[in-house]
Amino acid sequence: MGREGRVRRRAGRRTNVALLVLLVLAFATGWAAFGTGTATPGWIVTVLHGAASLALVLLVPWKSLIVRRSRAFRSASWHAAAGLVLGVLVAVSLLAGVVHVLGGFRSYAGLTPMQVHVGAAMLAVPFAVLHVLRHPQLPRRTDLSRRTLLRALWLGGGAAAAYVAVEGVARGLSLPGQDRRVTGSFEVGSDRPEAMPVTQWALDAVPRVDVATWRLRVGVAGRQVAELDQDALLAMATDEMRAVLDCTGGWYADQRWRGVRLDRLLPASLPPDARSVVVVSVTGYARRLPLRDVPFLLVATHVGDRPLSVGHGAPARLVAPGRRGFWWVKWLDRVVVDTRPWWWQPPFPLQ
Ligand SMILES: Nc1nc2c(c(=O)[nH]1)N[C@H]1C(S)=C(S)[C@@H](COP(=O)(O)O)O[C@H]1N2
Ligand SMILES: [Mo]
Repeated sequence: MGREGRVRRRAGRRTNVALLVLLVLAFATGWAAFGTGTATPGWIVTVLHGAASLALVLLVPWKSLIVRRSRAFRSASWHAAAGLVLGVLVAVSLLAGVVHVLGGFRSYAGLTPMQVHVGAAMLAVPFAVLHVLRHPQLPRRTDLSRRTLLRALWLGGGAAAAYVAVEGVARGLSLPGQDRRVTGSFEVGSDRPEAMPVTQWALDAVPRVDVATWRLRVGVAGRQVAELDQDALLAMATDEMRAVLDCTGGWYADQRWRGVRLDRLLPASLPPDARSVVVVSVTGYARRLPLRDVPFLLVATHVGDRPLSVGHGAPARLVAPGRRGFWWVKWLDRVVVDTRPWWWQPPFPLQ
């Protein structure tokens, strides 16, 4: 191979490595953005997510050079087809992300841009893994030159400019995008619970709960310490708090909630080694939270002075201020304090 070919190959590898780094960064910050609530400086994560994703677009001209020169592409092999599918999925995810950012929370033909954004990204994962296994691109020491650093800075600057441009379009055209929260979510139905979407994380569904036989069970370290029927719970439901339910599906609502603060349902003295509380739905959906959060958590029976609707979690749901919607377990069955650390669970629900 001549000198020219070597230089070209090195430039190609650098582009591929940069694409891989950006893809991983975009994917990781996407999930991290799902994890951030109100309390954390969530905007860093979402801005990084947007910028890394836009940087991918900036590399398209270089990547298309590599693709056109590739032997697999010219001979139209199956792994070239898989690579093409990967490219299309990433493009669809990116485009849907931008549509969400600019157009707000709404559906097009039954799907929201956020659903397409996340769905396409998840579908892309196996193709990305296949592609990287097929074309491993290990960075080399010689890649760490001043020139690479300069190019990385240019790319970072370009990504920042692209991010600002998208924001500018939203503002300049007064698109819904200018009013999104740091999490990327749009306001829907604040102080109008009836207008708030009913939504489940992934596979769960609104159950049928018989309130006559329903009980909220409270457990500590494997022992049941209380059992309340609906009347008993309603008699205690005098605590109020305002809190924002911010769904990773791309909307949020600020509501006034009423119910019983979780610490009032627990015994005054807990075992010294107790560390977390797991909140379980009648459907089996569950989240575990640190014990120190208990004074800020509400077992809600009402929203905006009206009893919760079945869709929104009746007879009782968790209100977890500062946490994304997937923590707000609906249709409570039991709350159990035990010694496990709160992070002893999948980072996101599996149901
Ligand atoms: N049991 C149960 N609770 C759940 C969910 C679920 O799938 N099952 N989804 C969570 C998610 S992702 C959100 S955003 C909120 C939505 O609450 P809403 O339907 O009252 O708007 O409920 C949370 N509580
Ligand atoms: Mo959600």
